[in-house]
Amino acid sequence: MVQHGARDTMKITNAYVNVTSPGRNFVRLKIETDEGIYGLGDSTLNGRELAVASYLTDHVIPCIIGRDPFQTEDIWQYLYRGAYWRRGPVTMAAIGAVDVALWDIKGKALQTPVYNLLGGKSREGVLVYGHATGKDKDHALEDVARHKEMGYKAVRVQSGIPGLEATYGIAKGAGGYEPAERGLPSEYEWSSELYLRHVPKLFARVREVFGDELHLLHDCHHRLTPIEAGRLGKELEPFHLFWMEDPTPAELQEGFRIIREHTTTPIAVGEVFNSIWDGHDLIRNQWIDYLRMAPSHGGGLTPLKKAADFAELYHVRSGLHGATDLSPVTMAASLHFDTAIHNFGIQERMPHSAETDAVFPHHYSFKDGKMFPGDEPGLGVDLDEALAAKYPYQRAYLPINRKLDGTLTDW
Ligand code: EZ4
Ligand code: CO
Repeated sequence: MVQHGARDTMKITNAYVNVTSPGRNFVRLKIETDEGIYGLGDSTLNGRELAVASYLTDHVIPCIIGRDPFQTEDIWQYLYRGAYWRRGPVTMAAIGAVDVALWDIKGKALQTPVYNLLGGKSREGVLVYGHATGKDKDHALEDVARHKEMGYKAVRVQSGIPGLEATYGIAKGAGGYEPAERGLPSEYEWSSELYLRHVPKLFARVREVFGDELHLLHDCHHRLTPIEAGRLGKELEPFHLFWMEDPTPAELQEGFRIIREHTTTPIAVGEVFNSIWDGHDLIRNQWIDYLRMAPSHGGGLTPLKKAADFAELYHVRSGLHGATDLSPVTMAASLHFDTAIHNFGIQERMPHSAETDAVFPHHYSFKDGKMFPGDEPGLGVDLDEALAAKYPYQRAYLPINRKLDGTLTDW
């Protein structure tokens, strides 16, 4: 193999996209080089998968053939600035896949795990939170107990709301919930009034049963107005949440000032962000505590490292999105990132199905409430293409949520 350092320039020779659906859809990019080393990226955009696949195949891949895969900064800028049309979830998921694949190649070429390229180990293992859900309070409590038994030190708790048929984020059967559902979008109903009445009672019970030690988190899925979120945060203060997530849609960043003025419950935002500019005001005004943008949706590891360094100046820590629509490639990239950055907070973990894990063999692991990226060169994740081909794409969407009067919720 060529010695890297004073090395000959490696070249990207080929790249292609696989869309596979082992239980749910994933879009994976593979970039190959003239040295036989390849890298993987994830550009899964839940419910809009084929748009990103086309963006990559039709518009991005032809532009990167022949380039030096070590030039992560220049290639990122080339794809971001060069497109003229900046940002947006489709563009940034595509650029993110290229960037992550290039870091994977760089790690393999230098024979070192990606965390060493991002600053080296700042910690052994990263704290993760799991999802406890239940159709009502009692079932949610049972699921919290189950998560404690599995070793989790931090648990997100969601439950069905009395008076509402079905709620997003709650498992329908046994096991976890899956954000996307096959076929056309299903519809759920929503009432902020009923929700706000219920959630403080849920957390009062959780603290009563499980004590003060366990970290508790909650996701509002962008459904509240800022003043409603302020009320909820205030009522949750006695239960010392690790965070309250996505209390309100974040297009209006100054809306978060109202929440901040009313509560000390920490706030996490950013799973739908695709650029630092989506959260620039939130960070510099110290209106949030945790940034959730993950490498796949946020345009890759290159911009995410810059976002983390910017956030660090304002005491904002990371809390990367890690739902099942983020493929094992993104989970691996996130774990290398979490291991290396100084201002790591917590990492979301929604385990993938056994089917998905078989399609994406990986070296990361979970033990005693923490995850470990493994020490393989690069990301330490692969795609079994023959197995992936057995699961063709199937149309699937995130559900739609309507208020009781029929109008759509903000999200
Ligand atoms: O709704 O991943 O915190 N996790 C979440 C997820 C998201 C989905 C969107 O694709 O809010 O369930
Ligand atoms: Co969320």
